[in-house]
Amino acid sequence: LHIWTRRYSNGIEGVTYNNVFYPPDEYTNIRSSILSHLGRNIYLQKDHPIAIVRSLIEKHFGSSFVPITALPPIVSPQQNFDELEFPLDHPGRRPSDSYYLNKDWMLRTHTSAHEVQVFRSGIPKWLLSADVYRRDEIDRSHYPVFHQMEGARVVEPSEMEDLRKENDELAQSLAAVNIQVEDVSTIGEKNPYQPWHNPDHAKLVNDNLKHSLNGMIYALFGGLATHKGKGPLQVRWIDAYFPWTSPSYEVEVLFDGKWLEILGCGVMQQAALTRSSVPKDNVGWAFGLGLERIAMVLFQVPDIRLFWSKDARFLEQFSDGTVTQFKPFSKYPSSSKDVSFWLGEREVHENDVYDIVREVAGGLVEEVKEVDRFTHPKTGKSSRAYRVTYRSMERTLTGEEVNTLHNDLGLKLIEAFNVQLR
Ligand code: FA5
Ligand code: MG
Repeated sequence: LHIWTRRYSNGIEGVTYNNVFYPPDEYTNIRSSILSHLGRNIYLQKDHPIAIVRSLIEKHFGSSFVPITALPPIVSPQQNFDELEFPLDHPGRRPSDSYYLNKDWMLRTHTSAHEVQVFRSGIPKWLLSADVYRRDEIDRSHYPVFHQMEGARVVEPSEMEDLRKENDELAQSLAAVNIQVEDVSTIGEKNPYQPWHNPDHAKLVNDNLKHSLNGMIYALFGGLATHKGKGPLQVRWIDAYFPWTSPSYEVEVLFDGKWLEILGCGVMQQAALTRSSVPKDNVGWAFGLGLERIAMVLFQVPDIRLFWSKDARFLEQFSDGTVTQFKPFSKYPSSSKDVSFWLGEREVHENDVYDIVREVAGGLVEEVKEVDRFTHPKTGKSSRAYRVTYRSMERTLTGEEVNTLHNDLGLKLIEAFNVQLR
């Protein structure tokens, strides 16, 4: 595995990954702080909490769902967006939201990027886990690299009677456990069934999606000590919109008094299935869930950065097949520092600022908050201020170290955006 970057005279870096060179262009926005995560594969690492959640879900669905892993993260925008019916002006396509190697290649932003390809290979039931990449804010529950599991199933007309029986059985086993499912979706109105589907078949597949996911959620969360003696596990289905599913839903779990979004899902749009050469009388469902979200709750991990830790005090606490509560090994002190600057000629997107902070501080940054945005009434010049919180998960940072990081951040901001520090 070889990753390196080459700097061009215009300052844009080209990337070589697995011996393929990606020539830079105006889309290129990937930095070495992100590239260094490619190939880490923590979701496959023995005894790692992310891998434990993955295998718990795989085990729950059983061997009829084929597990798929280790697909490389570099995909085309066609795979990530077009094959899934994303409109051309969808915000997710913008380089401010996604990482591009160049205009033809990007890091997948979701595991749905592989749906068409996997259905095309003819596998009717599958679970695909992978690392995904998004440009986003910086805090204890957001990291630019996280993991998703995609699950999907396609059903032929001849299998529909069996599906009806399967649904009855799933409904019966859910009735026997302590779960309360509230469905506040408005299916049929704003969130319609597809007119070209056999209505009976679409409903069977829709019901199968619901029962299957409720069962999985109960398998994961039903045994949590926090829910024992506290009444049923509460699950809520709400309307959602995804370009490649209809109806579409988001599913939330009530945890510690708050609704936590676990996944997005829906009945596959037939256009996307047809693109996979699936016969047009087949009906399918798909879901995509966040493995970190679930792992943070199940293992009580307070900061998403811990999943990337190589510290034995973190890693040695977990073992395959079991869910145990993380025992914090002391929280080291944090140090917050502000940086404020006047913008030069051009606007600066906050995600570009966050990437520079990641580049400078890597895993030592806990949070970045915009604390001020101001335009001078006379000069018309704009200023921005950010509060950066530095904290190591593994040791106490010295004042000198933090100063060096913060000074370096100022210099990098000047270099990248031609701003003037205040
Ligand atoms: C998607 O990514 C869709 N691909 C899901 C999907 C698949 C819909 C198949 C329909 C059919 P969304 O962006 O909402 O949707 O992310 C899905 C899940 O990933 C979320 O529910 C959450 O659990 C997790 N997730 C999303 N963003 C983050 C983040 N920044 N950090 C950690 N987990 C995240
Ligand atoms: Mg969502």
